[in-house]
Amino acid sequence: MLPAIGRPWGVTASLRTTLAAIDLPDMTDATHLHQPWPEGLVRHYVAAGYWRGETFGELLHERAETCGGRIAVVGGATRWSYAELDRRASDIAAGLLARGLRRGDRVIVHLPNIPAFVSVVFGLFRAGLIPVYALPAHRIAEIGHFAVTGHARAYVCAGQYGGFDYGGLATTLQARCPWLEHVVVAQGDPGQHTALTEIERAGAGIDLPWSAAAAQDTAFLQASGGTTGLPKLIPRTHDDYIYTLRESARICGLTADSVFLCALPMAHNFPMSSPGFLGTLYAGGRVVLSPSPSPDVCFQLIAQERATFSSLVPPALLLWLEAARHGGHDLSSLRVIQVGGAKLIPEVARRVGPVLRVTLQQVFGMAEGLVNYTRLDDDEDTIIHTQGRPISPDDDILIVDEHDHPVAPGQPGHLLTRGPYTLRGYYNDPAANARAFTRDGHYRTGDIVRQTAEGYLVVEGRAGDHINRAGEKISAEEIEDHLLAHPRVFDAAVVSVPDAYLGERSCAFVIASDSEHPPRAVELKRWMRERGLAAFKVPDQIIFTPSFAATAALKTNRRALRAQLRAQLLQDGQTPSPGASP
Ligand code: AMP
Ligand code: DBH
Repeated sequence: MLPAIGRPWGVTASLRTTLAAIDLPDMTDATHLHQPWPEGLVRHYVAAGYWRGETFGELLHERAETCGGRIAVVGGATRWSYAELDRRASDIAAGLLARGLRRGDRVIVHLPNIPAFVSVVFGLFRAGLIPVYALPAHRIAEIGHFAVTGHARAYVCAGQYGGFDYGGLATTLQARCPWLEHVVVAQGDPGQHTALTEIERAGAGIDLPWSAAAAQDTAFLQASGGTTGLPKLIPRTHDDYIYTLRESARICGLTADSVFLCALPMAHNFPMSSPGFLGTLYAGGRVVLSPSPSPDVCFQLIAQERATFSSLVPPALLLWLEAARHGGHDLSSLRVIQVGGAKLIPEVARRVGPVLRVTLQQVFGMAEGLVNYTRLDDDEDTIIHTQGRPISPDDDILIVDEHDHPVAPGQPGHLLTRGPYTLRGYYNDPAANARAFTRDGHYRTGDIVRQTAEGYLVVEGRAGDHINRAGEKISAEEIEDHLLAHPRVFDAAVVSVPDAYLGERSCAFVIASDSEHPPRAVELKRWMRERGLAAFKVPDQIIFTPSFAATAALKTNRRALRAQLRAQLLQDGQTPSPGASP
């Protein structure tokens, strides 16, 4: 955590202080960054055939042996066969090891939807290096946090992309995190950093085992959407993640003929593994990368590549439905559209089949583990009104009240879960772990759900203070911390507000230090962007208020304060009060 981040250029000192303060992991066992499952359960998961001792490095090689000539990845003008992807992954693995990286080292992967994402992560898996996945929208605030908390030794990015200079971010990052020795630029001008092609050349022809990692090693660290503070790091093992790929591919009916249009940012857990691009490669199918979920781009790719399925968040689905009504695109290859990340309302769900001529599949999942799917042959009512049922018979689902007592069947409550692919602890974050897990190892998802008699889950909302903005999760606390760091802000509370397009948007209530001369909303927004915060986290709306009712008492209970402010906002019909910014 970076409690007081300070000014953009003051971050160096605070990162260093934080580094000194955090409990750096023991590097002698850097291949096990996860909290292990109890031994009895490990035996059970192996005996039940969930964990089969497979690793990503071996998996890709095995596919290259059996279907090497088939196309694995398409992106822009690039088309790689399984054999070519396998060769590139080996070269990258050997090239990175030759540079001095060692098994267990963390490498931040900050790449958009380009083929190099796939070759780089398989290269890392093969070398036993541990990717830390960052979203393209992340900026120095988040990447700095990953570099500190994950103690990353390398950063892989795409030079200039989408109008942002990731190479420049890398330079800043290295100045602040001296332990981050290596920067690799996968696409475009590498500037002062190392080009990926150079790493590939250095590794070409060097023989390595297909996997330096073991199946029960930590394979990667995924970023949580987060309910409190900055994103937490989610360790996943080869065994547990490959189990979800195998089962997801089966549940979603994938075969070697499946063509996945990857439209969401591929670092997200949903398009990565539910079944996503990794599940598609597991099945020997083809992954087509789209630079954006926009229908303009996606519809053309679907027609060109004969895509059979894709995964979307609800706002992107709305755009697809609208665009499809105008016709003129050949979407006849599409069989399934999956929707997840945020609640899909039944009125929209109902339109998917008739408009896109596909089967809708609802997916309710989390990077922490548990994933639920409606099944392709479920009746229409189930597909429209539920968010699916778990992947595994051993996904333990508990729905409880405020005191952790089970609610009556069918009643809403807090969803707790544990199972063969749900984490047992975040990496290097004892405070979060104390909050997020029960003594019995159940993960507190923060979701309010109810379960139907058939075992399907219906998401009713969130217990925690977070904003689910078009599937991007924003922690109210993280944004408040940034606002509170502004010299002219006395106090701040961030709440979610329903939004017809985004599902939810964020609204910050701010008490200015000098109520006569509050800062302007645009000024605060610009200031937050300059602090290097991902743009989706900058509040959509800022409302200045002279006080929070009963602040003194409520200061210790920000959750109650947020609830009160949110209620007030909704009651006022969401009309911005004086001083509000749109
Ligand atoms: P993350 O922490 O970014 O992995 O986000 C996981 C969270 O996204 C879940 O705990 C839910 O709050 C939300 N979520 C994911 N899928 C759905 C869905 N189909 N319906 C409602 N909420 C969802
Ligand atoms: O929102 C998510 O994180 C999510 C949604 C659907 C997810 O992680 C998943 C499926 O695997």
